[in-house]
Amino acid sequence: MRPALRARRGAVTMADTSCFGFLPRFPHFATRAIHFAQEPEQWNSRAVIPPITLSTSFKLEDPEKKQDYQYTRSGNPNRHILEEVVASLDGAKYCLAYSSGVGAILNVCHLLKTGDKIVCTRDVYGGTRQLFIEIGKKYKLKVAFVDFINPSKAKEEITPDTKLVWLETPTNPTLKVIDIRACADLAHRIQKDVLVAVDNSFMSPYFQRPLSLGADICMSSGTKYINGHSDVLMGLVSVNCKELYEELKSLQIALGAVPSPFDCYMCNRGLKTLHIRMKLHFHNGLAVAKFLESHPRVQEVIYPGLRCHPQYHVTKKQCTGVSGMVSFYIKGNIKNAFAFLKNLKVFSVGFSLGGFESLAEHPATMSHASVPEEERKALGITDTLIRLSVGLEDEEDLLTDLGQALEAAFE
Ligand code: P1T
Repeated sequence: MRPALRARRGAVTMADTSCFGFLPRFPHFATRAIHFAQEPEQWNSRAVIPPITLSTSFKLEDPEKKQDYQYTRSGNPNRHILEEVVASLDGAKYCLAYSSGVGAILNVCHLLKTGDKIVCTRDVYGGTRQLFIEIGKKYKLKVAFVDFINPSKAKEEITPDTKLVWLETPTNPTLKVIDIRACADLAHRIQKDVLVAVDNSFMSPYFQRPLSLGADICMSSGTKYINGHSDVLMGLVSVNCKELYEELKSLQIALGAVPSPFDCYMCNRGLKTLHIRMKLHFHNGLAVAKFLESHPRVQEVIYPGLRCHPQYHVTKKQCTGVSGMVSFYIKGNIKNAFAFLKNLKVFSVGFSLGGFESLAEHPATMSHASVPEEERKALGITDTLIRLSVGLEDEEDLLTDLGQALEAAFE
């Protein structure tokens, strides 16, 4: 069958994705994303779009008094707006912005002291894994990587010295879905003062709100869906506890990994269309997953929005939908995997995810190259695993592109 014909047969309509019994959408999401904390009356010009404040220093009214903005590392109007909007979308009281997702994770790590233990999701973004291992060695933190799919297995690792439980769901790149409520309850039951953090980068607040599921910290690489245009590095941490916020705020200033006012402006701009983008990422992601599922060159598809996904029931219970992240195992070997990638025309081969443009990557040699081979194999990050970040192009063009690259990979 010609790829274009196959693509058309696999197509789904936008309406299909709204009736699968996921968690109901969060109310007022779009209105908040567009208006929250940015009323034009607050600046003299009454500009409807927040002006960019590049000044690093702010004239003090009275040198003996503190004011909202003094020096831009401690506070900047554009950063403030972004933090307010993201807090609102995460269903949080507070948010802090950082110069990258990894910068945000590093700030959270600075809450810990020598001898503390981090219990982290076994399938985690390669950079997070590397960071925990590196700082674990330098600052004598204990680090354990655990399979949270079965929370009772994680139970043994959450010992009295555990101060941070780091969950990532869906996991990168194997898209396993962790039951946030079950894991947060378990961790808090065993160890009252443990902080449960969730990396929400693959979902964005449009589809998942970890704080409402019992987590203490919601971290996002804003570089991904939140900005959504692949032109900003950004990290975000949302919390509800005032003391935790104040501790993190003082670390944010002390460590200095803050985003520029321009990047905050850009990220806030991206947020205005998050709700529209996520609906289409879901629609296109599902169409791609269904197409790949029925393709003879594909061994297995992993997409939390497919009924056959092992944690489909968890996804429906804790998410309002699913993003455009789809992973699959191509039949054959590494040569076929690379031939597939080289033949893509609409998808670009590249790192990162969550932008409007479709990307494809080979986790074993790219995003997760730093994970030791044996561990990669145990996690299912084999030579034939391919990760797609399905963008917002026309569904038919995406399916046709995948179809032709799959055929070409075996010629
Ligand atoms: O790139 P940065 O903004 O620092 O975010 C790091 C990060 C954190 N968490 C998750 C789940 C991520 O996927 C990432 C970055 N990931 C990629 C660049 C990638 O290609 O997977």
